[in-house]
Amino acid sequence: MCVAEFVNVAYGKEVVASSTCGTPPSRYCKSSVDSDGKVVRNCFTCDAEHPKRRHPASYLTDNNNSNNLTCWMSEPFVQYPKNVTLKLSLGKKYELTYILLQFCSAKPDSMAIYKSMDFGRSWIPFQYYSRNCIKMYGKKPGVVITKANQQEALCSNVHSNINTSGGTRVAFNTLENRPADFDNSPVLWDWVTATDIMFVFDKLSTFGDENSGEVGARESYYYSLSNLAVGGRCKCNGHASSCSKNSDGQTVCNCQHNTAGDSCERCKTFHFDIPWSRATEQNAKECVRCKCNQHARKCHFNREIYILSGYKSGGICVKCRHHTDGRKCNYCRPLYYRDHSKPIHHKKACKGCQCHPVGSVRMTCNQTTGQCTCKEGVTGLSCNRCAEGYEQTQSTIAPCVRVEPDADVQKPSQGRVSQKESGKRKNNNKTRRPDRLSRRKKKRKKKKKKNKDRKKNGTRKSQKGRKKKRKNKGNKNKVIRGRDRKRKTFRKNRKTKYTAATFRL
Ligand SMILES: [Ca+2]
Repeated sequence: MCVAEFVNVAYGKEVVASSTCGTPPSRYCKSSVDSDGKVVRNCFTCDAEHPKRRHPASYLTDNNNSNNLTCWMSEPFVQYPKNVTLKLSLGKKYELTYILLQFCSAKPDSMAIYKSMDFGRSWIPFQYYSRNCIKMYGKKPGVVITKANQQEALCSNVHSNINTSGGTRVAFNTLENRPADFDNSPVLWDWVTATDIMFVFDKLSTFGDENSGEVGARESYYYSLSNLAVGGRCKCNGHASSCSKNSDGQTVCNCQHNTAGDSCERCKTFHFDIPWSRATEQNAKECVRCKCNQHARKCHFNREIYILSGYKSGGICVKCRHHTDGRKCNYCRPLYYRDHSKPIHHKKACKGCQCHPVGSVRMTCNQTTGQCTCKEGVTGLSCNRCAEGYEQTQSTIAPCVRVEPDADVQKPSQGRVSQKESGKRKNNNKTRRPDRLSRRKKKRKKKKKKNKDRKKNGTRKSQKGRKKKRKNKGNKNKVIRGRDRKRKTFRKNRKTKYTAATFRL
């Protein structure tokens, strides 16, 4: 677990005040009660243009020197129901331990501290202070915090009486009266988190003479603070020990443990094998790289798979390359099989199936062995030859047939045909029936005779007619090519392979 340095987050930061004296120059008085019980007033001028008489909001977060206190001051007598606000933007999420207000004036009768976790879009009450908590804020003082209301703002009534000598400091400890194991309490992590703080001074504390009409009575009442300190750490969820400004001038965590984001609030790209988690004292809770065997550059987390894996791995690889597939790119895609001579992370770990288009039932092979599914009587890793006891035919449906017991008897006639057919039909004729062959022979003879007769009688088809027929044939081929190029390639391959006698006994 990394912990960022503890700092006064407010120091040097700009505070926006809804009211500041001196524009135009105004009078303010300091009242005190003398030994006779009389109110004594010393009055001064607040002038924003005068270097020694100005009281800007920047004095709230400057260097706090007790020998030379610099005080911000509101306009005099902005009394309830009007209020004065101070807004402090921290620029990023911080985890706050305390907020300290040092007053130059008397402490207010009623004030509230709010925090924002979304850069001022919404505000959550952090703490109230009032002489009358119920009337001002509808809050009962002294509420006990339990696990059920850990994020409830409390109202304190002990600091807010002008007549009590409670000093001029208001200190709010964010975890005070909130007993819980902070390391394991997401509710409290949220409770102390803030991007912005707002102070609302709702009611001035007075001696009750504001309506007396006395000179300087109302000028004696205003809000004034010499220092505003916010103690906390840059929120990095235990994944960074420091924060620094990025190129845009924003304060961000210098994330470790494979985390990313301004507050290390997520895992960095490609590290989604386990869910992001805040680091604890005992465990850094590092984000883990997805296991994609070097075949993918992206992955995402899936909670169901993570649970099914026994809370070990939930990363799913996206777009596996090199013909790999699966949530870890750890097996081969259909039409490919694992080449065990290469490690799984090798670019060529998956090899294409080489199933013979004639001998195989389908083009996919066993993804582990590369064995294709062969048709009956066909064998070989790629189903490219007939098994023992089978002979090759010209049929693409049943390329190998079992040798008939009486096949030898018919051998002489087959042999003759085989010689005539030579080359192309090599080895294929043994299974052809003689009567079928003689029928072909007869057919051929008949055609020859017909042509001869045509020649004799001058009834040959006209040149034009023949041309037309050829043209049609051409178009037909074109259509086939256009419609299904793959199919044609397949046929071509089949023919080539078949005639090249790669598929043979
Ligand atoms: Ca100051």
